[in-house]
This record gives sequence, structure tokens and C-alpha cells, in this order.
Amino acid sequence: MHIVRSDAHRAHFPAGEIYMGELVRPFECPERWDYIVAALVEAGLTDVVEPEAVEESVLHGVHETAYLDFLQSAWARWTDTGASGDMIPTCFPVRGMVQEMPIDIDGQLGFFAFAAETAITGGTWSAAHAAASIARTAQRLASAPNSTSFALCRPPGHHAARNYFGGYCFINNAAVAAQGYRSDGAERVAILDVDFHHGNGTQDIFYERSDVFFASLHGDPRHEFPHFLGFANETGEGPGEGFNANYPLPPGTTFDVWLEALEHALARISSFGPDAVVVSLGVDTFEGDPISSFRLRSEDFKVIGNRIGELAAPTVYCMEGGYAVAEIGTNTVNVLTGHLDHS
Ligand code: Q9C
Ligand code: ZN
Repeated sequence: MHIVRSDAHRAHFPAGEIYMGELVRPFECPERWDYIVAALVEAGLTDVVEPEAVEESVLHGVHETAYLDFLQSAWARWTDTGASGDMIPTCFPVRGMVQEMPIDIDGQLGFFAFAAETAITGGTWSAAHAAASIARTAQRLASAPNSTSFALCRPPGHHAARNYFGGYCFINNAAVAAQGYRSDGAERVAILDVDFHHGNGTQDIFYERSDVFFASLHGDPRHEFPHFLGFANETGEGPGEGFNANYPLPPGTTFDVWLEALEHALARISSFGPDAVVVSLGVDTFEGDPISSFRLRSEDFKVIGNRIGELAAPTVYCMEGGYAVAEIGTNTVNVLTGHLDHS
């Protein structure tokens, strides 16, 4: 299994995250990466590859040009106004307001954001771009039948939509991998999102497409972030109708119930007949996660990888969430070794 990773992620680390009325140290922190690397090495997963820059054509197949331009130029324009702190959006174009990009940088910040816990810093673009390159490189390395690679992306990506960021995500790495498979000739790609949170960004990107099937298991949005998307009746639109499957699950969900939903999602993916599979791998379903409410135990993650391995398709795992930092490495590696044990 190829492991694609880069130190470039360290450039992104905001000073704070708005959480319970306070500015706290962000849950999505650089040590998450260190713990995963340590566990990979300990498990003998040492076939490490540095990423090659993702092509513009693939990025533009996933995100709107105005959004990418905003992300790339945001920090320079922010500091030009005399601001020195991180970019935290404070004003959003909600129901009934004009949905057009303003000129002012503060206005654009709110226009391209859907949540305020996620700040843009001076290093955000380079780190997010590197994470997308990691996903694309890992995807290229998993083209043969049964080949698997791990994209150690940070920042994560599945909350980033065609034209907005939030939930710690800026560029949708899993979507980049799926789009990469398509541009390399795959006809059908399935994305399976096992992060605790709904992959609203991935759903948004592929909602009207029939070439990419999206399935997500997650905390019921009536109770959990991202709150406003991820319901079971969201099944796709236009040509994409029938190619989106959501499995919202109640707070406190244990592995037996979670696994039933996984089996259902895997059956849907099998009948779709994908040429390749992308997994949005969040391990924030873990019982010890500080911001999530599912009850999975470390050994359960082996079963997840094992079941996904049964698809026997070229597979890329893209790292998403997981905030129980001391256990993130074990939980992540358990999925990967569970997959390898199968194939
Ligand atoms: N009460 C990912 O896992 N805040 N993003 C939730 C909980 C945002 C999670 C607050 C969580 C974003 C990639
Ligand atoms: Zn998550």
C-alpha cells in the first residue's frame, strides 16, 4: 500500500476555533498527522511517496474558478487591509439575500464560507493545495485492480463544496481523487464517506452527476454538524437522481447498527459497479472522540477496512476527521490493515 504524505500540512494551523463561545485550540491540529505517521511506521506501512502537484483541470472539475481564486488570494488581500489575525467569517448570505460575490474581502469571506469555526491563515492555501495533490497522487498509484493507497490529507476535505469552505475543509480531496479517476478513464467511481459528519461538500459536488455515486454514513443532521444537509431523502438531482445515498444515524450509535448501514451502502456501491472506490476516511466515529457521539471501538475499524476490501476495487483512502488524537493513528491504521487482510 502506497502512503502519500507531505509536511506541507504544517503551514495550516489557525490560532483558534470558535467552540462553545470561546476561541479554543483547533481540534483539527498538526499532531493528528504525527500520530497517524507514527502508527503507520509501527505497522510497517512505510512505502512513502511525496505528492506531485494536482493539475488545474482536475481542481476545476471539482470547484468553481471564483472559489479557487478566492482561496488562493484571500490571505494577501486580507493582510492588505491591515488585518493581522486569522480570517474568520462573520456574515453570511442567508435566505432572501443576494447570492452574488461582493467586492469587499470581508464580504467574500462570508460568501465563500458556510461555518465560522474554520479560519483561513497565511498557510492555508499551500497546505490545502498539497492535500489535494496528495489525494490525486494516491489515486494515480491505485489504478490496478485490487491496489490500495492511503492519502494522508490534512486539512481534510469532505465539507468543502463546489464554492464554499467550512468544517475544517477547503479543497475536497476525496472529490479530487474521484475526478482524477474519471480523467484517467474510469467510467464510474464510488465515494464512500465513513467520517462521523455528513460529507456535504462531496454530495454538493456530485449531486447532479451519475458518474460518481456518493454514499455517506453519519450523525443525523438534526443533531449534528453540518446540520443542514445529509438527510435520507437527498437522493440526487436531474441526471444524478439515484446516485446519492445518505445514512443518518442517531447520537450514541454503536458498531452493530453502524455496520448494518455500511453493509447496505456497500451493496448499493456493488450494484453501481464502480471502476474505482474513494473512501472518505474519518475516524471521529470512535467512542473517545471529543466532538462526536458514536461509540465505535478501535477493533471495529479493522472490520470496516475488511468489508471495504471485499469490493476488490482500486481504492484510495483519503484522511478526513478524527479528533481523539492519541488514538487516531491506531484507528486509522486498523482500517488500512483490515483492508489489506482481506485482499
Ligand atoms: N458540536 C471533519 O470532521 N464543529 N470536520 C462541530 C460540534 C465542526 C468536522 C461542533 C466539526 C467539523 C472533517
Ligand atoms: Zn468528521
